[in-house]
Amino acid sequence: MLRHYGYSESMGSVEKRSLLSLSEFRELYDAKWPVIVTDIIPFWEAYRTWNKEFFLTHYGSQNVLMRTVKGRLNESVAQVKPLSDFVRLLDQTTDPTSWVYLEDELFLIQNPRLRAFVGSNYLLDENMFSLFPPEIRPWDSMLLWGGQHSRSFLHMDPYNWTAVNAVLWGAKHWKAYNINECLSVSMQLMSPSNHLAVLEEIVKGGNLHRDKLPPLFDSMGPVEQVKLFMSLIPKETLQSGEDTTKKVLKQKADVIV
Ligand SMILES: O=C(O)CCC(=O)C(=O)O
Repeated sequence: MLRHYGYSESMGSVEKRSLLSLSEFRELYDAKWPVIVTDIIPFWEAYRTWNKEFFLTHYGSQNVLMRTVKGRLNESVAQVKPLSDFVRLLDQTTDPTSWVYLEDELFLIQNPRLRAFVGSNYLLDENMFSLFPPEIRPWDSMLLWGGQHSRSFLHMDPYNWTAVNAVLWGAKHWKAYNINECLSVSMQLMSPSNHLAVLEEIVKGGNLHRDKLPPLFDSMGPVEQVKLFMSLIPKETLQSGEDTTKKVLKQKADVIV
C-alpha cells in the first residue's frame, strides 16, 4: 500500500508527512505503520506556551504521578509528588541510570483549562472511544514529561489502543531511550482500523462473552458495532471502572505535601 502511494517503507527512520489526508492516514498508517505528522502540533496553544516556567508558576504545587529510577528500569518507583519537585529532579538527572519520568493520565483531565491548550487534530476527530460509557472510557490525554535517558517498558497498551503522541518539545525515540528531555501528550485512538482489536481485548478480558453478540454483528458498520457492544457491557464492569477512577483520584489527593 505504501508503494501504491509512491512511498517506500524505511526500517531506519519514521517517515515525516504533512498535509496528510484522513483517508491516506487511515489506509496507510493508522494501526499499521508509524508516521510523524509535522503540521498539527505547531498550531497548538500548548506548543507556544508550555515551558518549565509556565508549569512551575501555575501548577508547581499540584501533585503529579512520576517514576523515578536509580539503577535499572525494572527497579523504578512510582511516586506522587508536587510538580515543582519533579522539575527539580529533572534538572538534577543526567545519568543513564538515574532519571525521572512524569507519566500522569489525570493531570490534564483534572485541569480542564490546561487541557484546552491541547489543540484539535483532524486525524483523531473520529475517536470511537467517545462511544464508550464514561466509566470505562480511557482518559484521552496523558501528560508525559521524560527527563534525559528516561524510557518506558516495551508494552502493549490497555484495550490494544493506538497511542498517538504529540511531542511539544525535545526528542523522543521509540524502542530506544530519550537522549534529550521531552514533553508530550499521549492520546488513545480507536478508529475503524483498530476497533475490532479493541473489542477483542474486552472479550479476552472476560468482560463480555462473545455469545452475547447477535449474528448480524459482523455485517454492521464500525460505529454501530461499537455502540451495540457498549450497550451489552455488564453493570458490574461499569461499576468497577468507576471505582478505579475514584481510587486513582484519591491516591493522588491523599499525598501530604
Ligand atoms: O510514550 C511513552 O513513554 C509511553 C506512552 C504510552 O504507553 C501510551 O501513550 O499509551
